[in-house]
Amino acid sequence: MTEPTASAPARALASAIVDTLVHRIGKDAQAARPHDWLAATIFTLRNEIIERWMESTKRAHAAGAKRVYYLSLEFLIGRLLRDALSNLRHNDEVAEALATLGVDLAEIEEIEPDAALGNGGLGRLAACFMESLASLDLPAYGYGIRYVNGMFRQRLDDGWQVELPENWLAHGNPWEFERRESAYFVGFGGEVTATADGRSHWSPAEAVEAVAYDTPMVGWRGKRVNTLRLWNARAFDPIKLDQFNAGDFEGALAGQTRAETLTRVLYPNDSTAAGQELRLRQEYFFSSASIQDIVRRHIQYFGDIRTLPDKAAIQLNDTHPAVSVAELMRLLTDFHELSFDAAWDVTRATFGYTNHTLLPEALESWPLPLFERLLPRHMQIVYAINAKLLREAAKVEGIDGRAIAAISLIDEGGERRVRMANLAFAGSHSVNGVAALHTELMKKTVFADLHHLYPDRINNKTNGITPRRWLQQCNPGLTNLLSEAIGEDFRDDAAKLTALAPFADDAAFRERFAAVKRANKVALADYLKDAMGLRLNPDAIFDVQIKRIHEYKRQLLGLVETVALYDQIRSHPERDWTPRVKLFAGKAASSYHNAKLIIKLAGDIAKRINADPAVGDLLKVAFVPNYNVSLAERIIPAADLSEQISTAGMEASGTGNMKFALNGALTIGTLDGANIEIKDHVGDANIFIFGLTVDEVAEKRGSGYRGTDAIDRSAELAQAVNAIASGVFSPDDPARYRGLMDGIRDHDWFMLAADFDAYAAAQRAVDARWGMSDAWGRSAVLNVANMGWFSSDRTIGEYARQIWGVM
Ligand code: GPU
Repeated sequence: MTEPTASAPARALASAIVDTLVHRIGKDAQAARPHDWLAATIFTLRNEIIERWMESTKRAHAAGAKRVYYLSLEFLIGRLLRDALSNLRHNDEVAEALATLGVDLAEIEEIEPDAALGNGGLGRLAACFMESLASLDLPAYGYGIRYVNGMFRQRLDDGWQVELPENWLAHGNPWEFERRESAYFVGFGGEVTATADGRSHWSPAEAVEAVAYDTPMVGWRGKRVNTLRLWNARAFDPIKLDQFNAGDFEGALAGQTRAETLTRVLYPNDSTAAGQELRLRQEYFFSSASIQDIVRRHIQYFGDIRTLPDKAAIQLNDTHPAVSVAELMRLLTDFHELSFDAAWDVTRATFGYTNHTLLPEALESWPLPLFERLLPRHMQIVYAINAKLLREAAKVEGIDGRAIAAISLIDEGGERRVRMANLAFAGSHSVNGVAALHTELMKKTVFADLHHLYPDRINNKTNGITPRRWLQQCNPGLTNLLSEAIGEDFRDDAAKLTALAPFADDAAFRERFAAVKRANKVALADYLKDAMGLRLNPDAIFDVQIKRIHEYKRQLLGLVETVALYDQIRSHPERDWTPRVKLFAGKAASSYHNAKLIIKLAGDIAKRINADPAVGDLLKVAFVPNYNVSLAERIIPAADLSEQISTAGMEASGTGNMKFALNGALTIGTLDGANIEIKDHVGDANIFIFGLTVDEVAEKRGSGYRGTDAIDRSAELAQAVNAIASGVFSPDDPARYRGLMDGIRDHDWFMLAADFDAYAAAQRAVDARWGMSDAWGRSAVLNVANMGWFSSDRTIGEYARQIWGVM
């Protein structure tokens, strides 16, 4: 079967894969199905990964190195095969080996399920960070939950979002290693008593076992392989035999079911607090297991718990793991006999906290009675921390009663609640935002009083993305062109992309650059034709808004402008319109009514416009279902225009914005989040900025602004809003969008109407620039050349030096 033309290494690899297939999967080459080949390929590749993994672990141990622990309730890692192959530089060899077996590598890569253990930006950031930590050769562990059902699969039924469970483990998971020996007791409820020697003893009413599942995280060139450790909940006593024998079969298994429920499903909420008891249980479950594991490792390697901050840096990815602060305090005081003050010093020196949003609905707080019932010992510790914190605060000049109330870990306004952001802030030596503007706003708004108390604590770490996945892997065409132009250095250091800048003025290079983009657009068009029967003109501007559906992200602004453009094209067919394809994709939280309505509206608008012969190829609209990491990897390399149009002050950073610009799309965006820093890097001439600033938004909100003020002044906007409101796009239910449009007319909290004219004008500037293809190409090349700074290697380097002390 093996072709004689194959190289010797490819032939050896092919026989190793077949050997794995037979001995590990139990099938021969004739019987093997695509999933078997996928598993056999991963298992074979894994051998090398395991060796590098062990070597990495031993090296860190021998050096007595300080380790980084990234605690996150979300890791949106996506597929891993291409990532591992590409980082180990084994792509060609494995493709060749599989070809000799009649197997197409690209085809089996496609059937690997997305590991979607996250909602959106926060979870994907954690995944990029894990890859950069390994690539920078920093010993690090990610800690999270092994959800059996990750992010739901989105189906559109008549345009409405329907959520289906995503069973990513259905075919098993060849990447994970169950570590039965790394299991911890995690308790809930019960009571706390004082012991004879004056310590506290917590007797939980309930307990589950946390079992570790490890996944290797392969760094660039395989330099280091780190561990992503995800916890699975298990009952101690999986079946109560006495109950079972007495005939109560369900009761006999109830404990196991209850335990499994803990790690069953990811809460599909993005930037909103879930608020349910199960969520707090998930947070404590994974925090407790992770902190126990970290403390155990420290004692085993270094002996003395007081040196923990010298050997461990724990980063809290938002407040979801914030209860870890109280958990470490509990272990230090109740089990390691540290005084409260000594424990507090160790805790603060160990933790760092990253804040990812200022949206009030995302700030987690738990009703005090719930917190106390579930975690009685932690409640005591929170009170003790609070007493210490408020004592310290009272000594500082300028802190009055109002400020004390804002600093307190307990929100006393109305129903008493535990504020997780305040706990995370107080328990950390570093608190960072994720883009420059966001960090400044943290100081002025949510954390103003805590910042006054601890003025050195808040710092900025502008987000980044891994250029391995988001350039090299997703866009091989562009990557090859770059290496022909500027050599290979950029693969190891994205900052070296600046060498591309002179090529912006090279017409021949721009032509090749444009040809790569066009090929990517053709590939996407082919895919969307197969996937959803769409026919797209690859010479149109591919204008893309893909991200979670949120009112503050303003997909609705994109849709209203689409309707306005549609009307303009119909009214002025004689004008020289620029052909556009408007692509939307994203999931809505299942309980977010308006977000789901916006999805339906996108479909309704698409249906009408795409069928209208009056616009033909000039305008096509599509809502692509089931947005996920893999779909992003297809769409981003094919985009010409990146929509980053959130209301100023509301998007903490954005990271999709970085992925698009790195792949040569121009951004149309507001002065929000990392857009501002992207503008500073790519240059004002190479980005389309529009809209109100943060201060202008605040000013308008404070001055009784209503959407109708702006609508009355803009004929184009009025026409579009009225058309949508009156049912032009929903003849089957003319009232469907009345409420949505009334929201714009009445309060317009998100400043859609206020920003509309500026946005429409920016879009016409986009058309004009597109018409000057040299100018467009120049800008596109300069975007790629100047986006290296947004590598997550740069971000992680800053965390490592300035927060963790590991570089
Ligand atoms: N973000 Br809080 C999420 O994706 N989910 C969340 O629950 C919270 C924040 C996002 C921010 O919205 C986005 O602006 C940022 O780029 C990203 O986190 C990573 O920092």
